[in-house]
Amino acid sequence: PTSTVLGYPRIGPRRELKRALESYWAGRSSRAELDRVGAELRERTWRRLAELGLEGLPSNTFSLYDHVLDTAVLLGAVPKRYRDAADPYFAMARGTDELAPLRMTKWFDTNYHYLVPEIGPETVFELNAAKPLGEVRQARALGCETRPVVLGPVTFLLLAGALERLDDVLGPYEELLSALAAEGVAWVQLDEPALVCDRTPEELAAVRRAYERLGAAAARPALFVASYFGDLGEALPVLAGTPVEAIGLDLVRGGVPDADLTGKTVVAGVVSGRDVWRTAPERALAALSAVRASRVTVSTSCSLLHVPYTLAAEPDLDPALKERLAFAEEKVAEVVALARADRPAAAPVPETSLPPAGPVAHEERSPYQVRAAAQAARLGLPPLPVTTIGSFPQTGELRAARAAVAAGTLPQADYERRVEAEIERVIRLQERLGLDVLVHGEPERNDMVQYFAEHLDGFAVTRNGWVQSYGSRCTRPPILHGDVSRPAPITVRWATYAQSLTRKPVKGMLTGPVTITAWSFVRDDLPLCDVVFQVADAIREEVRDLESAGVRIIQVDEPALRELLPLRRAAQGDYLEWAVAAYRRATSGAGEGTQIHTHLCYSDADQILTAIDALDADVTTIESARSGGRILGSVSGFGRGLGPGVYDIHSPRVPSVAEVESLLRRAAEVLPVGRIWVNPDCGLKTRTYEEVEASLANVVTAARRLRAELPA
Ligand code: THG
Ligand code: ZN
Repeated sequence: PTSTVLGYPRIGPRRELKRALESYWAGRSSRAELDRVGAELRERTWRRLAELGLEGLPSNTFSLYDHVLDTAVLLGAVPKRYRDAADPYFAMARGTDELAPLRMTKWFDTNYHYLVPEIGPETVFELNAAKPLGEVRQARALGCETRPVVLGPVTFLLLAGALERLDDVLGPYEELLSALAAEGVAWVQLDEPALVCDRTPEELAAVRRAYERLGAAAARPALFVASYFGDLGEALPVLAGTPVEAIGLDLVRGGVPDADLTGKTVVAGVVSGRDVWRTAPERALAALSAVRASRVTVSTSCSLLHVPYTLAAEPDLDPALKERLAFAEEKVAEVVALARADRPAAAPVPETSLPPAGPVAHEERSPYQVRAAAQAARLGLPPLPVTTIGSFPQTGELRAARAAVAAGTLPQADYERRVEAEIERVIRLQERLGLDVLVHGEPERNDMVQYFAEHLDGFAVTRNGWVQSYGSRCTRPPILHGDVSRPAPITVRWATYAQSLTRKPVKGMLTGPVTITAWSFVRDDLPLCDVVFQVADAIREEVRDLESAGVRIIQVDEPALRELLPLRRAAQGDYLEWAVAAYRRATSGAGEGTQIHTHLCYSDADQILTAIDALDADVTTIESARSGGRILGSVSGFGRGLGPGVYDIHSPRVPSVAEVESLLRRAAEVLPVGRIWVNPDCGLKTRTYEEVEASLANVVTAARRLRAELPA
């Protein structure tokens, strides 16, 4: 068989695109310079893929910011208000002084964020094929024939919540096919990941209509419809009944379908694009030979966007672990080897593990009312207590100091003194502003998951394993490869240092077990829930130690609770049950006088509010202001303390006292005043001290005004 991949990382092996973007945005370089970096990254990718022996090279998988935004631009779906901006593309992506950006949300169950296209009845679709055509021509000039990759019409419209516009959008898609055919393009890949979620009969009918019509186009390349992140289920016979020439199946997450696909090419995704493990050749070869189709192409289960570039950039990884790993380049080599039916060398057997932990029971904490009374007596907080989510601005000095420690040019002790100085500054600032529950500001953490991974056994961290999260922002997901345990307390020294500086309560800050797991690459030899329970037990020990050290409030964040929710409804109940149990396992060791907080964001919290309530945290802070307080419509049944965010931290704007007051009044209409907390939407890490100080001052003023006025 031949070989291909569905997509490739684009941020650059050394984050070249990040640097170029941030320099352009800061006005330090031109658009031409940015485009030159983009062109160079594409060229390097095609050359490398060809060198590795890959036959089917994709194009148009590069993006300056986001491929969903690129699709909106391709189809002319640029809302009017952005058209006069100096750079409409980045105005949609990031906003301007006058305009808010498009809404951003998670791409299926990944940690990648896309921009939600805004499509209304007034949207006029109009093809603008410059980008895919430009990439085809650029590759051709290098001697490479490529297969342009474009988000398919059904997924594009479903993401925008506008499937009713299908007939209108198919015109530009037909024109695109004809333009590509005129360019001599043999194949085009249309991505339809939305087809692996539950779809209604009407939606399946839309799939049929779309691909009947595109299939009937007079002049067109061969059509390859790619699905990924799961099984096509009922969408497979629908697609198979249309004239599309090839169908892509995720054979890592989904099984080989029974369907006879004679007449079609199956692009068989047998090398995972979602993890960093080497492919087991027996399993892959068995899947390849079980497919019943006229032709089979070996491929990845999804785009390689979600994994780092190469293991070659990881000299510090333990060689025994490294032998079990494959990043993007190594995965391409696996695809090529499988297609040549060379048997790739078997991956070494993973380290043996302890007996699986299983969904461990947790003890029940006292009833909420009992805890609330004990905590009120112990903490002595005013009504409408003001707090923050945890992180304060990360200064360039601290980031540089961390890099210097890693490079061996700054002694650890000097670094720790700088962290302490920063903690002291943050505590003094909060006291001066009059906050009620303080935080230490997390200056010692690079990332809320990476930091814990660095201090737990069973994890490895990478030096250059960057994965795009959104735009120029990346994370380095840790590799959870063994049994997880906590060799020593992690956060206790910073929390107790902060508490030693003030009489006000300081919150201890931890990341929850689901989020640590969701934002890592996780071993696949144990059920996910067993792994999460191991992490829960490590966090549980940290909770106990913080409590013993005198910390009276402990926050355990779960911003990724929604992200791991299975794409198919049938599996969601089971997931929520063990995810909630893991959280309770992590937190239920705390005594009734210890107040447990949690924080959730980046998600449509209203979809899982029942599960959030079931976490049984004493106080939950959630993103609210960003969506104009919409969440307040669904929280009236919430049984414990709740802090709906009073301002959006994503923008540099300082909220006025009146605006905060008005959100608090709305909260007081749906929740008892005694259970309302006052806090921003999320952490303050990406803001400046100037913005933070002005914003929090207004928040405190608003809370004080309402305290004087509302009956407690
Ligand atoms: N950590 C991890 N995943 C996340 C978040 C996180 N996913 C969801 C959300 N938060 C994504 N948001 C961001 C925000 C900022 C950055 C990354 C993801 C960021 N990254 C630095 C950069 O790109 O320059 C690098 C940070 C580092 O040194 O590790 O600013 O908070 N895991
Ligand atoms: Zn948050």
